[in-house]
Amino acid sequence: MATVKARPFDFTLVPAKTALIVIDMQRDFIEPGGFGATLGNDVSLLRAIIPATARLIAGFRKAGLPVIHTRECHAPDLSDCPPAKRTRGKPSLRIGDPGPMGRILIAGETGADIVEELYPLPSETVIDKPGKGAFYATPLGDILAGKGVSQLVFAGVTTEVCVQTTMREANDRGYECLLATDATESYFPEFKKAAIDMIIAQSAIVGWAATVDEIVEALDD
Ligand code: TIU
Repeated sequence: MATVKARPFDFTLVPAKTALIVIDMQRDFIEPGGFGATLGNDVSLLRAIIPATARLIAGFRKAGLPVIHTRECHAPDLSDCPPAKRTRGKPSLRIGDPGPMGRILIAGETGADIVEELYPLPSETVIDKPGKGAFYATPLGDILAGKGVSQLVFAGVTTEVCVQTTMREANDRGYECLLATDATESYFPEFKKAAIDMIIAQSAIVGWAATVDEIVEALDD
């Protein structure tokens, strides 16, 4: 067991029961011309967390603990994309439309893949998910059960959309959830702060929060 100096109080990390979930560090959210940019967002904010996220991934790899990556994307025929999701908002390009990195948020396209700096090792699990939450319509729950995992550390984008949704799904399924605060980002800094505040409120109603250094130090103990 290791103690992570976390908010709202220390997180007791049991390495044998812990996995890292890296949410949607895809070009479509992080690079110009992708889904995030078509929604009108400044994607440069999100690139800034790549080095801290890489340090967190390296810490888990060094400790021999599972690293699981997710990608928000859809089948080429859009059979897993509800029309309500595709038609929402006023993006300049919709899911499935051709863009500079291939079709927006479509599995197998360059834009839907994970940025080079954080690319999964061949041995690591990659979950393609049609929703914002990583448990909905994916094998994630069964994979974690198979590994005996009951504690999850979270990184990725965006804090208040896919990361928070997945943490809430995990919390309801009984996992203890810890968010790496400098390895997650939002297009809206005030939403990131509010999401973290909501997660740790009421004595960790959804989970805990700590920095990458605090988490990696505990893994090294
Ligand atoms: N991965 C994820 O958060 N998907 C989003 O659509 N996020 C936005 O903030 N739009």
